[in-house]
Amino acid sequence: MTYALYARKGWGSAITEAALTCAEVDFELLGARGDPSKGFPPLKEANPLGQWPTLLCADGTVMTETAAILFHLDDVAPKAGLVPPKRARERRAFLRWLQVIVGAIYPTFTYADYPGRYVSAKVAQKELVDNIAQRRKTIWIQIEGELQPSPWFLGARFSGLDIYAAVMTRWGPRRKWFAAHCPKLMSVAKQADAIPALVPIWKRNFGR
Ligand SMILES: N[C@@H](CCC(=O)N[C@@H](CS)C(=O)NCC(=O)O)C(=O)O
Repeated sequence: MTYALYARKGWGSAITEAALTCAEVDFELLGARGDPSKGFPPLKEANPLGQWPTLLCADGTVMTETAAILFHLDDVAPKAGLVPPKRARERRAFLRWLQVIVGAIYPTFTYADYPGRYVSAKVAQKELVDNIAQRRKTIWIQIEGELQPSPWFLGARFSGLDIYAAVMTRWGPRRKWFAAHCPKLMSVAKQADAIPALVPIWKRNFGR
């Protein structure tokens, strides 16, 4: 086994599971307890933040962060097309939107999923969660305004952004909202839903 991925159904590890699959590398899935019999520690020993995804590489290196893992897999398997090559026209758009997704959208989940980590009063927690949900929609709508999918996020070129779209449109505010407010993003997500190698990943994580 080359990689071992701590995975939780439907969570951020689904992004990495799909990227590992596109890269056609061997990997196995681990629960939060790891697999001590094979030398895989519990998740919190590998990543004290206890976050998914956390990836163990064959040489013992621990990787976290979906974007960092995406670039690593592109180093290992450039033919998978997860990252547009340096001279590709789409590279700048890729870098920009990847950074918006992991730097602005992803933290809205990291914070709103556990508001009690940041504010103690229930009323403050509700306000935080509500405002974050609104902010998330605003960012998605900005992305929607600049997308010209044909059929992928970057146009004619598939990339890891299509994987983020497939997974994150299944998270809040969920696909019904995306279909109504971000139809271009939804069409990208549907395109990625239909990638044959990824169909079992979506099924395992989201039931369809
Ligand atoms: N910046 C990280 C964010 C990972 C993240 O927030 N994962 C969530 C699941 S979708 C998580 O594990 N949350 C549990 C926690 O923060 O305790 C990435 O891009 O991989």
